[in-house]
Amino acid sequence: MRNDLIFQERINVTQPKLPNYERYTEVIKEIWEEKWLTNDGPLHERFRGGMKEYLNVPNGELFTNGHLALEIAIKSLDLKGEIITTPFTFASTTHAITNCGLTPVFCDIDQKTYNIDANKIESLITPKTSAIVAVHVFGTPCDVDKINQIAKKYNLKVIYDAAHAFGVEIDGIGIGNFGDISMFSLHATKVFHSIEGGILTYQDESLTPVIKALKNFGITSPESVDYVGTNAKMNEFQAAMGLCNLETITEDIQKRSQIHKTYVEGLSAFSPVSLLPFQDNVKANHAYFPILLKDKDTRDFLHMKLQEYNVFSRKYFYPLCNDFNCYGSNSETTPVGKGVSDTILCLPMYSELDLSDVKKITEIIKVELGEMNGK
Ligand code: T4K
Repeated sequence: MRNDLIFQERINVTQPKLPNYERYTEVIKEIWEEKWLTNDGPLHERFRGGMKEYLNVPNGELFTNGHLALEIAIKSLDLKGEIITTPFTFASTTHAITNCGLTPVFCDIDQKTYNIDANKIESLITPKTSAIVAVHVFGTPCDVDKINQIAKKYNLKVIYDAAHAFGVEIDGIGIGNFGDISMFSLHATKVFHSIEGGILTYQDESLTPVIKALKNFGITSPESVDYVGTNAKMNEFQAAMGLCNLETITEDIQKRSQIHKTYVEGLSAFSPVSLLPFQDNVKANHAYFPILLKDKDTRDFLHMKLQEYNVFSRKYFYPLCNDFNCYGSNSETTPVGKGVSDTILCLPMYSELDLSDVKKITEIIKVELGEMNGK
């Protein structure tokens, strides 16, 4: 333990980016003038336009949070039966499938990307399979080409949980353009946020009236309700936050990229830690900074040790979803996922994290893992 490396103030895994206070109050002043608080108000519509432009997608709808957006994506495609999905994700992905009355079928993940292993999907397809719900974990893109090929061959729908992938591009194409529908989370802990919030992006314009109705109780006109919908509308205060954060997003991602670089410089040559490889054709958003340790005990040791220095890393994503009690605690079928989940740790990553603090965190890791190995 090195006392000189202890942080005076708590460093969390993330910290929401707040816009300039005066700028936010200037934008929300319009709410008082318009007397319009929710249900597709003027700020909502402005934000929706800005989102579509930034994500470079033809269609986009806003929601009160990412989870309900995901449930609505599933409902809008009228899926049935079994859905092939990844266990290495936040509870939301699997719960969305289950809450829609469908059965999640867990496919193992790829050791290099932590995403669903596209080479293992076909063996899980049955006559009951209707879709693949894949996650771009930590903002790293899935193997979208291979998933697309499989979906075409077996006539399956593809939904991407892009909760972590705001602003990511593959070969210059916005990641929200792949699959049938993509969902981005705009939660406070994300690269870009609207306090709480979510977006669905999709290519097929004919989905628009269904998606719009599903988020507003299934109402299609003043005297008709065509779907069993819910209430998932984004309000004007959320939209105002999103509009303000949109003004600084490029700069915020740039700062994250510096933090990423500083972590890589500090840790890439340190053998007890493995880093997530970078993909050359991808414009990254640096949403998270995950590291892998050699085993579960080392991961748990480092997680606890960092807290003694006032650094609060997180075990995203442990346990695996197929190890949740509600899904039968059964992760033997996904050994790669189990290995990653047991050894992963996400280090602090947010745009306002000082580079000097990042260097300090890397120093703590080296000191503590060095001491653990008797060095
Ligand atoms: N799919 C995936 C793959 C997801 O990761 C998520 C959400 C979803 C779907 C669903 O999207 P949403 O419905 O949430 O839009 C957090 C977030 O709440 C959750 O949005 C996110 N994924 C997940 C990965 O992380 P927790 O349980 O870790 O949150 P919490 O409260 O422990 O906060 C994390 C850290 O952030 C803490 O260190 C404290 C700090 N924090 C948090 C908040 C809310 C702040 O400093 N200020 C804040 O206001 O789930």
